Amino acid sequence: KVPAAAHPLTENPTEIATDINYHVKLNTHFSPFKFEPEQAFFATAESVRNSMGGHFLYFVRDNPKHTYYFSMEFLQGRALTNAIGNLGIENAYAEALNKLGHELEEIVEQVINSSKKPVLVLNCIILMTGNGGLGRIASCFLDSMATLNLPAGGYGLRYKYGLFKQRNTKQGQEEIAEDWLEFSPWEVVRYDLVYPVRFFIYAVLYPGDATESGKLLRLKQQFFLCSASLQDIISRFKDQRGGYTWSEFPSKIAVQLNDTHPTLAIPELMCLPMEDEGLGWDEAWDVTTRTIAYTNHTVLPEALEKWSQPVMWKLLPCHMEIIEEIDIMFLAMVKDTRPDLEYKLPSMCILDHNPPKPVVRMANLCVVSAHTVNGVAQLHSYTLKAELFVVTSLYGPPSSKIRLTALLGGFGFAIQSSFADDANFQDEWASAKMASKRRLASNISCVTGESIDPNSLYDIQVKRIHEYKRQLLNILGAIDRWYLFQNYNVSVAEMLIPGSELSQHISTAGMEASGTSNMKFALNGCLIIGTLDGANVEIREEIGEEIFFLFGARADEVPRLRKYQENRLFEPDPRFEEAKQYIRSGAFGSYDYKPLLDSLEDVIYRYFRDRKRWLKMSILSTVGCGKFISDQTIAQYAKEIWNIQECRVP
Ligand code: 26Y
Repeated sequence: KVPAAAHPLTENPTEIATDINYHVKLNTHFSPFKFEPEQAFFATAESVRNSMGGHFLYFVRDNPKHTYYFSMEFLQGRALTNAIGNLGIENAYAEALNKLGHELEEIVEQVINSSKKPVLVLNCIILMTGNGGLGRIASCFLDSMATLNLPAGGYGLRYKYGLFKQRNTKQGQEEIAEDWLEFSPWEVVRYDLVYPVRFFIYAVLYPGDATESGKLLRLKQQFFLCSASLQDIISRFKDQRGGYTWSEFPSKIAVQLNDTHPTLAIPELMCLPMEDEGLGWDEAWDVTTRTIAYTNHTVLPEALEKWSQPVMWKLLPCHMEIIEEIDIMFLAMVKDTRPDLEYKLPSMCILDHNPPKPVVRMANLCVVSAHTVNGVAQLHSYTLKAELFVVTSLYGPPSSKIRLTALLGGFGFAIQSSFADDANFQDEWASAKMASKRRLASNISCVTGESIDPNSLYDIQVKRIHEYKRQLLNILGAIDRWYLFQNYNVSVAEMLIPGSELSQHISTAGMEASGTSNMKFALNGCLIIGTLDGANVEIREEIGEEIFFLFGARADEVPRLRKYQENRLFEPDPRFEEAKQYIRSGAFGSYDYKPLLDSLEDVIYRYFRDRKRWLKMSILSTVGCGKFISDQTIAQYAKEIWNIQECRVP
């Protein structure tokens, strides 16, 4: 029986205000006589948290199948805003706080938001330090699981230090340790749960892997996450019912691996029941493969994780024996069932024995062992399918294992496209965008002292630094447009994205798995200039070709162009040379704009000056983005990969 909550969830602002007040007066963390925003934040968070407690008990009572999302990183937003948003009680709490003399918007700012990564600005280009989409997707997914009432959760590490904080000074970049952990009402320590993991080191997110000790530390972190999480899952599984059989484990538990970082969950899920409970190999393999699914986030060979075999043998000998056995089993299966594909084995097998650096290919281990593999955009999933064909063909029809779960959906959006031409609606749209641009401009002026005309075109690129994302190309373009653009400097995504009107997603076609900021920009009515890469393809499909500024070559043209370039047959646009010349000379003065006249940018400026046309495109961009809501993605994962159902809480 689930007991009634001590502080039931209420939507009555007066009751909420009383409850917040109770936490202000009776908490043990700060003086009851203080009620500054900091205390208001804490008391509000405790009030929300207390009324949420009982939710977990319903999951225990009904014993539904659970999903656990394993990720080495979560890029969280504000916990309080998320929680009340997901509970649908934002307005009630805002009103309650008003009664107590506080603004919800103001108190949530109390927390240092670890998702607010500082950025470096070069002309109109923002080079983002800190992490990309993978960690943010993990957090979006947790939010969507909550929104959809799914019995699901995440496992990650509680790093003491996040990625460094960046400060830009006249001397250059400064890196400061990010001790992001604060005294937080959202952390609950479970002193009663302790699991033995053979080593313990997990202070830093992504310790440098240039040195052997750095590599070893990262491997230890990965194993730590997998081992502790699986032990917790198994112990919960056993607690649920008096008796249990291992064969029913996959019908109660789904584990999703966010990229290869938690791959060690595969040998660990084999190892734990075999070592502790004498389960046989075949049963353990059956349990493992039916439990684990894998999401791939890149096809770039240099980004695919490979661990040194000697390091693995030293650190995890039992797991290496298991991996070796899986590899042998896989080789035998291919030879038995598909002798025609044997020639592909050297690239498909798990253990690459080639001297001088024998390695374990983690992605191959995942593809061989997981029941489902998915990519993060349509084009990316097609590429996976083509490249991993051999492996998947072992599991029934060749296409059965790789899913196109790519952020698919088809959400009906509240805004109808018929509004796009409506003059009043356009005015409202324009003033919302203008308000965001002013907010951004005022932030820029605070941080840099530069003032920006809010009527200018805000063209923004925010991405991790990588060659394939072609920030350099954008910089060259920016130098080319030197006189047309103001030079500015800025901060956060929440301000940048709504405040932008044009955004650059120009990665070389075939390289970006999905990209996620492209969706955020498009959803905020920002037009995109982009290549046919990653999710750009689907965004263009959804919002319409006419409102997408297409740039560069298609994925299938790239190899030919590369060959061209190798043979020195490729003639770059003369503006490249000119821009490079500018950089060399340091003189940006006398420039002839004639070559620009036919350029894409010119088309963009022409559109931008036609206010009605631009607004219509901006509205249609938002309308078309319903497909990219992560709630839709998670609904699809729940149905097609995890086989879990909604579990409503009264
Ligand atoms: C250090 C190493 C193990 C590592 C750590 C983090 C390797 C990769 C990453 C993060 C990768 C990442 O963020 N990938 C991006 O994931 C997005 C969400 O699926 C994609 O949209 C994007 O194309 C991809 O680059």
